[in-house]
Amino acid sequence: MAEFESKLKDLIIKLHEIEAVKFGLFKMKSGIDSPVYIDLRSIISYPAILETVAELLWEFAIKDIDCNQLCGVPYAAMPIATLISSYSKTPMVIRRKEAKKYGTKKLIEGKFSPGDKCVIVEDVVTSGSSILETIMDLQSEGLRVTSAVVVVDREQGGNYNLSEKGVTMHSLCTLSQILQVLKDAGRVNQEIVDSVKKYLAASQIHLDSTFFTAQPLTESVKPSRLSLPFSVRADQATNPVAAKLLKIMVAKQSNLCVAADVTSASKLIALAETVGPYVCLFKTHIDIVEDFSAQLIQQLLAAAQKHNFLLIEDRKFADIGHTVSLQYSHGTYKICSWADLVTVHPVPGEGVITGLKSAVADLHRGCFIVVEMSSAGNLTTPSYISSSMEICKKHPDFVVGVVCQTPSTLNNPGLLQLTPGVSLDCQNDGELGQQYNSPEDVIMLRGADIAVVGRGIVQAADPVQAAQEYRTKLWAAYEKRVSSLKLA
Ligand code: 5BU
Repeated sequence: MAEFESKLKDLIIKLHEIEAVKFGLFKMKSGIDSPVYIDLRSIISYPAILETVAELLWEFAIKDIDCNQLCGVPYAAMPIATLISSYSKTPMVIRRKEAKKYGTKKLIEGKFSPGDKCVIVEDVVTSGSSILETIMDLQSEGLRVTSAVVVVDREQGGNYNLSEKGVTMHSLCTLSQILQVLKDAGRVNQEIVDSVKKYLAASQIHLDSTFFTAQPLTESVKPSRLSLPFSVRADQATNPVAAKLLKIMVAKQSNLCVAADVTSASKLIALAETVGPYVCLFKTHIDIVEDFSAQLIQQLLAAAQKHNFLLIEDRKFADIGHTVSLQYSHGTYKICSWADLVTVHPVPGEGVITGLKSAVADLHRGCFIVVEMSSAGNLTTPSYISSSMEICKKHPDFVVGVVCQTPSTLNNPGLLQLTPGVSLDCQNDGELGQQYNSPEDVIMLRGADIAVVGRGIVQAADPVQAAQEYRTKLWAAYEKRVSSLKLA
C-alpha cells in the first residue's frame, strides 16, 4: 500500500508537470468558470505515464472486481482501457458514440455475450453523465455493469449520481488528494487550494430524477440517503437505535460525535457534561481510562440521559462470534450493559455480528461496521468494502450504519454514515497516520451523516466553544447538502 501511495503521488506530480492538471481560470462546458482544469487526453503523448495510470487502476481496483469485460468511455479513457486489457488479458468492448446517427452500425464493438460483467474505465468524472450514457448503451446490449473505475474524481457529484443508479465508483484519486499532494510538494499555494475547495462546494451537480428515465439502470431507484432529511430517514430505520439517534440529531440539530479520547474518569465525565449539549453521540475508548469504575458508567449514563445523546464504545470488535460475544458482555467493561452502539471490523465474516447479537437478545443495541478507515495506508480495498456491505445488508436489525470515508458505499436512507478524521485546523497528525478533512468536506463530498471530532475539540483551548463551532458548521453543511441535492 505504501508503494501504491508513493506511485500515486509521483503520478499526480507528473500530471501537473505535463499540464494534464492546471490551475487558473477555465470556462467549463457548463459555462461556469473553474479554477482547475483536468484533461488526461494528453497522456497518450507520454507512454510511461499512460502505463502507470493503467497499472495503478488495475492494482487499485479492477483486479478485485468480478468482471470479464472492460469498456473505456470514449475517447480519453479508451487507450487506458486498452492497456489494462492487454496487461490483464481481460477482453474489452468499445462503445461507438456515433452509431445512432447512421443506424446500421453496431453500437458496441467487440465480442461479448449477454450477462457479461463489464467494468467501465474513465479518466475524469464530473457529474458522471458520460459514464451513465455508456452504461445505458452497454445495458441495452445485455451487458451487466455495476462498477466504474476512474482516474480522477472531481468531487462534483459524480460519485453520488452513479451510486443513485446502482453503480459503485472507485477513483484512483480525488481532486482534494491532488491538491494535497501538490501543496505538500510546494507546487500550489494555499490560495489555490482554497479557491478550488470553494468552487467544489459551490458547483455540485445533481442529475435529477428525470435523467435517464427512458432506461432506468436499476429496477428501483430509491430516494437517496444523501438528499433526504434526517427526520424522514428516522422513519426508514430498521434498527430502533438508528431511529432514536436520527431523532436526537433532529431535536438537537447536531450531527456531531465527539471522540472523548481522555485517560481519566474525571476528564471523561467533565467532557460529557460540558460538550454533551452539542453532540448526538459521545464516543469512548473505555479501555484507555486508567481509573475505570462502575460508578463512571453510572455517571456517563446520567450525562447521556440529561443531555440527550447516545453512547458509542469504539471497541472495533474483530474476532470470532463466540469471543466477541464474551468481550461484549463480560470482563471489566461489560460494554453491552451501557453502550448503545459499538464499532465492529467485518474482517472475521458474518459471525462477528451474529456473536454480538447473541449477547444482547432483549436490549436495544446496535453497531456501526467499519468498512473503510481514515488512516494513511489502510488496507481496505474496494472488494473488502463491497463484501463488508453485504454483511451489513444481512443484519438490518443490528447494524445502524457504516464507518467509512466515501459516499457511494451506502445508499440505504435508514442507515447512517459515521466519518472520523475531521478537523478545522489540521490535515494530518504526522507519523501517526490520521488524515483529516474539513467539516464541510466530510458532509458535502464524503457523504458523512455524523462526523467524529476528537482532538479538534478535546485538545482545543476551549472545548465547549470548539464543540459549538463544529456543531454549527456540520449542521449547516448537512442542510446545504439536503437542499442542494433535493430531487427536482
Ligand atoms: P481525532 O482526534 O479526531 O483524530 O480522533 C478520531 C477518533 O476516531 C479516534 O477515537 C479514533 O480511534 C477514531 N477513528 C479514526 O480516527 N479513524 C477511523 O477510521 C476509525 C476510528 Br474506524
